[in-house]
Order: sequence, then C-alpha cells, then structure tokens
Amino acid sequence: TTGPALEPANPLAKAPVGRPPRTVDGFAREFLRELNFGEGVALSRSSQNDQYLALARTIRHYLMADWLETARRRREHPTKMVGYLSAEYLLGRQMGNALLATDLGAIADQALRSLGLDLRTLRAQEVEPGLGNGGLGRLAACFVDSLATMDVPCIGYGIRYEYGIFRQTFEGGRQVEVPDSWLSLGGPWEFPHPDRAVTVGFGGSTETFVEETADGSGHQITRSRWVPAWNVLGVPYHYMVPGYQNGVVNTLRLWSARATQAFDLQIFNSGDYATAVRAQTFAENISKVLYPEDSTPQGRELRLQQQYFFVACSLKDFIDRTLEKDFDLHRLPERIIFQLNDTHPVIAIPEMMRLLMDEHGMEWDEAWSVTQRCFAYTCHTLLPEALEVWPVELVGRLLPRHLEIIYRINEEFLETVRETFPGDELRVRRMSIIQDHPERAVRMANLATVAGVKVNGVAELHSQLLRDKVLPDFSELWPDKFTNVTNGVTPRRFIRLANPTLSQLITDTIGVGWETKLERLESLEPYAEDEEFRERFAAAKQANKTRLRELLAVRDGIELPEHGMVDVMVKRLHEYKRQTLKLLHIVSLYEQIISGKVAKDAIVPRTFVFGAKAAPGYHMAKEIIYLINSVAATVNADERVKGVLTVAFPANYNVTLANKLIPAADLSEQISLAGKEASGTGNMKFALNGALTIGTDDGANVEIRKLVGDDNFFLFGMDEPQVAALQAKGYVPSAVYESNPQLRSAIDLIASGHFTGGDRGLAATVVDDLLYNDRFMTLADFQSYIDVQGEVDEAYRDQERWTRSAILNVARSGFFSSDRSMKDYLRRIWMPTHD
Ligand code: CRA
Repeated sequence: TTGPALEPANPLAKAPVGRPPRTVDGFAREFLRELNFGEGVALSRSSQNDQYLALARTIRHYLMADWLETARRRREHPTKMVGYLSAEYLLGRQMGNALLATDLGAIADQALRSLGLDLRTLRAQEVEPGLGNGGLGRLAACFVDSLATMDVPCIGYGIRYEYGIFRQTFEGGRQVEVPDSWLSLGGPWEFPHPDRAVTVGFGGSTETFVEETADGSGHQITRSRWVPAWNVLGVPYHYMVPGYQNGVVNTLRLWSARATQAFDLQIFNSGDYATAVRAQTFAENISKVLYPEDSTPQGRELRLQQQYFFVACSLKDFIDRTLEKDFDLHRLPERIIFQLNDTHPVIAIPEMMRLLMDEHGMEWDEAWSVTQRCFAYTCHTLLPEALEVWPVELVGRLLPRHLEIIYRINEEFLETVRETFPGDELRVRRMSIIQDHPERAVRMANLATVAGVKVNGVAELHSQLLRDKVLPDFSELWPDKFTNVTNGVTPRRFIRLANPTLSQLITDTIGVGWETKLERLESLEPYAEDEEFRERFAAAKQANKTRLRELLAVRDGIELPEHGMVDVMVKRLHEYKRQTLKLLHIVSLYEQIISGKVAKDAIVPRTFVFGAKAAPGYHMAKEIIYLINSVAATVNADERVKGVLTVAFPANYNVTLANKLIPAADLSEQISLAGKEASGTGNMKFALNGALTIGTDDGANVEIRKLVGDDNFFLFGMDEPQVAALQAKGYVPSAVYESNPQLRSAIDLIASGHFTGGDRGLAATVVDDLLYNDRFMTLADFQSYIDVQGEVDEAYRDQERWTRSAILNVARSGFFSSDRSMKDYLRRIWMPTHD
C-alpha cells in the first residue's frame, strides 16, 4: 500500500526532480556516474554489457522528470483513461526509441565518442523484449506509443513474460527454437515494485449466503462469494512509454507472478522443502513464457491462468490504486474504458462483475450496468479456429465464481434474444455464450460482444466480414455496436528510426513535424515529378539496400547481390498467408531458366527475402520453412541462375530485423487468400517506406490500394466473394495443377526432390497438401500471381516510373499512422464526444 502523503520539512522534497544537463559533458558525466555507481565498474574495466546498462539508465534519467510529472498531472486532474488490456506487447528495442523521444541521439553519440565508445555498438547490445507473437502484439506497442505522443492518459496492462517469443535458428534448414532469455543480462528499462504486489486467487469453490440489503429496508438477498484454493502474487513492473519529444511519459504495467508469502510459510512449517519449492515454481510458471501461437491459440490451462492472472491484477490495480480512495464505483465508466485486445483478456468481464458485487457490494443490475460501459472489444481475426473457447469444465475448476457469473450473463442475454426473435431456438443456440458442441465451452468472443460498448474489426473489409460472417446474429441484434478502426503503425519507429535516410529527405523537403502529423506526407506528392527528388529518393533506397547487405553478411553469413529488385515477404508462417505461393513463383522462374524456356536476361534480377517464425507445434508451417530453406540453398548454389535469382531467409525475424529489412524493400508481398488476413500491418510499413505492394484484395491492402491508386499497386487473385463462390462450387486443386503446364512444371520439380537432395519424401507434405487439400487456394491464384509478377518486372525495368510510384506510395500512406487509429478509437469508441 502507498504510505501517507509526505509533509517533509525539507523544501528540497517539494522541488521537481532534477533533469540532467542536455550537454555532451553533462551526458558523459551522467553516464560515468551510472557506470560507477549503478554497475560498480570503472570505465577501463567495464564490459560492453556494463556500458549498455549504464547508457540505458542514463537515458532513463532524462525521461524521469517527465514521467513523474505526467503521473502527477494525471492524478491531480483525473479524466477518463484508456486501460489497454493486452496479453502481448511486441515492443522492439527500447534504446533507440528513448533516444528519439528525448532527442538525445546526437548528444549521446558525441558523449560516448569522447569516452572512446560507440553508440551504435552499444545499441546493438540490446536484446529486444519480444513479448508478442506478431501483428497483434506489435499493434499494442504502436498504440501505446501513439497515445503517449498524443498525451492521452493510458495505462497499458500486460504480462511480463520471463521468456518472450522464441529465438529461431535453422539446423539443416529446419526451424529449431531456442528460449528467449531476454532478461538474462539485466532489464535496465523496467521498474519492479514488489511492495505493490496484488493477490490473485484460483480454484476452490463458491459459497452462498444471505444478507440484508444495504437500503435498510430489511429485505434479504442471497449473495455468492468465492473461496479460492490457491493464490499467486502479481508483481507490477513499470515501463516508460515516452511520447515523441512532447514531455509526456505514460506507463506500461506488466505483471510477473510470484508465490505468496503464506505459501512460503506453509512450506517452512511443513518442512517439506521439495514440495514447497515445486509449488513455488508452479506459481511462477504463470508468467514464465509467452505462448508462441499467432492467431491459432491452443487452449491450454496455463494460458487461461495467464489471462486471468493479468486482468485480475490490472482491474484491482486500477480500482484500488489508480482511482482516488473514496471514488464511487457507480461512476467507473466516467474514468476508464478497458480495451480488450482480442479475446485474450475477456475474462476481465466476469472479474469486473465479481469485484463490483462480491468485493464492493453492488447488486447484479448495478454491476452489470457499470460493467457494460467499461469494456470495448477488438476482434483481430476471421479464422474460426482463432476465436477462443474455454471448456466449461476448465473454467469451473479454475474460476468457479466466474463461471456462475458467465452463466447468469448468458441467461439474461438469451432472454433478450428470445424476446427479440421469438421461436428462433437455432439463433439462440448460435448466439449463446455457452456452446454445447463439440464440448460445453465458453465462447469468449460472444461474451465480449454481449458485454462490450463496441466491437471493432481492424480494417474496413475485416469489419464488414466480422458483421456479415463471424458475428452476423449479433450485428443484426445490435447494429450500432459494430464499428471499424483500421490499424496503423507508429511513424516514429517505422520511419524515423528505421529509415533515417528517407526521413532526412522528407524533412529536407516538407520540413519538420511530419512524424506526428503523418497526413502531411501528402505534400510530397508533387515531388514525384521532380527529377532531383527522385534521384535522392532512389539513392536513399539504395543506401538502405547496402545497409541490409552489410547486416545480413555479418548476422547470417548471407551474401546478397548488389543490384536488382529486393522482394520481401516477412510475417508469421501461416498457410493462409501463403508463403508457398511466393515459393512457387521462385521455383517457377528457376525452372523456366534452367530448362531453357526463358532466357536468364529476360527477367529482372531479384533477391527474395523471407522472414517467418512458425509456431513450434504447427507441423505444416515447419515443413514450409524447411522447403523455403531447401529451395534457397539449391537456387543460390546454381550457377545457371547466379546474379538473377537469390533467396535469403535470415533466421529469427523480429522487430529489430524488420527495421532493417522493410526500408530496403522494393516489393512488398501481401498475398494472403482474400478474406483471411484481418488487416496486416507490415503492409503499411512497407508502403510508408516506399515499397510497392503486390497483393490480394484482403485486409488493409484494400485501403492501401484505394489510397495509393491502382497504378501504384499490383493487385492479383480472387476477391473475397470469388473465393466464397469457388468454395461453394467445390474447389479441386489437382484440376488446376493438371490444366496449368507452368504450375505443373514448378510443382513437379519440387516433388522430384530437386531441392531436397533427391529425396521426394522431404517435399511430399507440402506438395500433397497443395494438390489434394489446398485450404487456402494457392493454386487457384497461381496464374494471376505469375501474370502480375510479370507486370512487376516490366514496371521495375522503368526505374523512373518505379521511383515515381514508390514516392506516391509514401505520399499517400499517411493515413496508416497509428496516431490516426488512436483518433478513431477516441471518437468512435472511447470518448464518443471527443473532438
Ligand atoms: N495475427 C491478424 O491476423 C492483424 C493483427 C493486428 C492478427 C492481422 O491481420 O494485422 O492481428 N490477428 O490487428 C490476431 O492476432 C488473434 O488474432 C495477427 O496478428
């Protein structure tokens, strides 16, 4: 608990915390002080890690006054806050971002130089916090960045996983996962507060008891209360979320699980040390590791424990610590809106009901009225297997009180459905929060939709399909509940930090300030016709390609050619994203050259770059990775295609690598089957960095194409209605194979074992799936893809035209700033009257 307000006699205590001097000497002194007093080493004896840690803490000092001041301001003038509830935050490295936010880059560089150190080397020491899988986690990181930059009060709540997303290595072309021990060399960006730990219960049972109502009428009501069987502690770790050069620093509060003290005592008394230690480990397991599934969660018990753990800590933290002591909880919706980042935190809904009723004495109707105004739900998927359902048996065992509450919410909800649609029991069954088949389970998306103020999809097409196909009954019942907020990305990290050369050119051309007003990029448009600007733009791209070549040579021992198109497909490995379609394109080009059907100099030299992690248990995805690596090895070693086709698959694609790869790309591959990719956010980063997109009419690609124009976007493949029609008609992939000689040659070459050392079996899993299953219609879109890739080649040959298009992509993509996404959330969901 926080102590009483201090009334110290020493006036120094009232002074604002000091800011270190923003001079080279001041910075150097601060750094040495940290090295000496913080790390306990002399410069001459310090390791690079010591230096990195001291540097991180030095930069932190420059943010501290703003952080404390932001917190004070928010406490003294409380307004409605955003509580962003997300199981993932894929933050990326912190140091570069903190230097940018404080505008200390040049000072730090010179100060370190004066001490014989190199800023770039020290920055490269940082292991990025990979506390997320992919798009959803990175989106959360972009959103908190934007909220700080816009000075919107927000607390990001999540889990401090001890191990984030695994580190990917390749052995013999196969993915091998290595634990990501990102904290092993110290966590200089975090502030642990073990004294502010929160207790969270699990298991046990509920009891009912009779109580007189609070109104003094003498009426009696039956209440329920939860008696958990075991507890864990949630220790908050605070992270700074600095706004961009605006003096605002918000907070990200991530929870770490510890065993409770009662627990330790019990152990001590029982004398059973081994059991005690095992139990301790059991408690701490809850925040041990991030589940590495992107979009397709495996419903594990520990995962539900994680979800409940972090939302229980977060709600308690907000109600007990963030609100004033005597705050009337009936007015809670005036002070908080919790945004549910997908279904992962949806158990917060019954938890809020439990807190309001069982701990704060509200009755059902009051509690429900409050709860219904405190949450909004973002759905991030269209894949039915990604909508989480939790077996009733499991919820009942882990969270018995919550299951009771969910049942009651469902009962009252289904009553409404029956009143609105009398006699329609099929509809009732479809809409029920509890499913009966294949097992009794809680449908978390339905629960979130019933309780939420709003439900939003993450791109226009996705929000439409969400209404029409995923939750049609709900959108019929409550059409106004549904809305769209198209995703966005932070221009600070993904343009300014990732692409300094382009950033400089933009600033030289349209002046400063575009980083926070990204729509201003539109004033670059006329420069597409300016030859000098085009030259500088192309030179920036070339510099980024050189930077990538140098990095991959050192990082992965990969040698890239100096010239030619850089064609990039980076994202999680998933069948619906269709990395195999990209692979078929490469194999087809290769096959046509080695068989003499196409002359080597008839095609534009290309470097194909892949980056993708597969969920460790996703067998097909891992086979695809193996096949990509096999094709890469064969193609790169074949003299007949040397200098024309190069395939690079650097291991361990993460935010750090993205920042180097995306700015170097000429072509962005966004080739999911239409109707499957909810939004995509990589697509936006590429367009903003001047890559042209080859893509289907899917997710946010639709909006990118609308904005950049058809002439500056390579559209191919079926659209969603065509996909649905083909599905309905019956899709036979082998028939496509039989009827298309070019496709046949490519698949036959793979099947022959040409890329797998002559072993046909090694390619069979992928080949057989394409021929006899092909759930995501790769073969159906093959010819269209190949044709449009031909157009890409043609366009690239005219470098002037290509650069013009690339410039227009940048100029017209300002819409995709996450600042704009945040404005949309504010207006449409969080503060509907906000302007
Ligand atoms: N896998 C979608 O698939 C989307 C991000 C962020 C995803 C992407 O198309 O851009 O969310 N969905 O909105 C998801 O995680 C649980 O669902 C993603 O990252």
